[in-house]
Amino acid sequence: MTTMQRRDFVRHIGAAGLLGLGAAPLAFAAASIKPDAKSALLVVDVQNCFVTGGTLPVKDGEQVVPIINKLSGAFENVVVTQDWHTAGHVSFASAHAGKKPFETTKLGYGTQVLWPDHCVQGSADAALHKDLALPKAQLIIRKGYHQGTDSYSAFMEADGKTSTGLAAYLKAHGVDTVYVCGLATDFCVAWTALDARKAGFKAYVIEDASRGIDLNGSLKAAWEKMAKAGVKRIQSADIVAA
Ligand code: VGL
Ligand code: ZN
Repeated sequence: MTTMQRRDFVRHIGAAGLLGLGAAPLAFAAASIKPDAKSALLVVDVQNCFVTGGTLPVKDGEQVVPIINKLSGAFENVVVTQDWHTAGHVSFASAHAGKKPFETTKLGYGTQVLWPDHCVQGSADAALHKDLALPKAQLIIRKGYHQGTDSYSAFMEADGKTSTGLAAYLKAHGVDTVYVCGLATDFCVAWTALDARKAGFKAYVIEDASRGIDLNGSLKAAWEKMAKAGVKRIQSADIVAA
């Protein structure tokens, strides 16, 4: 190789690559995280409502589908969630006179963002995306089905005290680490990862396998909150070769 090429090569792989640290040459070891039997992939709300054409579309939401399908091959445990609201749910702006979607209101448990009607139980809008291919999925957690309480988190409803049972399920199966992905990064994914930490799990969020809504800076705020809580931010290529 020429001097220029060599200089470029060194710049890209750094000293660790040159020294050949570890079993595989680091410069080429793209997939560095190996989920084990104590790990679970949590696939959050990859539903028609949250992709293009849905009632609460997340920009480019459908792009996570092939990434998640590929990721799932690296996991023994896969759990899926579905946002699953009653008609007239308290989180819908339409249930509050004079309120419009994306405004907020105060409820008994705190400030609630008001959303367009979305993910109504049994509707096509609430179905999982048709291209989601997760034959290993062992559990589907539905959430947000109590009329007066929202549930972004797969672990705990928004009142902060009604459990979905997910933490107990995972613990009963020996799971101690969760890898969270799906829709939306700054709402259901973030709240799930934060509650996972509260419940004592190690938690990762797979950034490129998730997409955010970003309402008034919510995406940046969510990443900051997650970092403080010890949630690790990773990419799918850290787990499966790109
Ligand atoms: C979600 C807003 C309302 C989500 C669910 O899945 O992130 N966001 N309901
Ligand atoms: Zn919802």
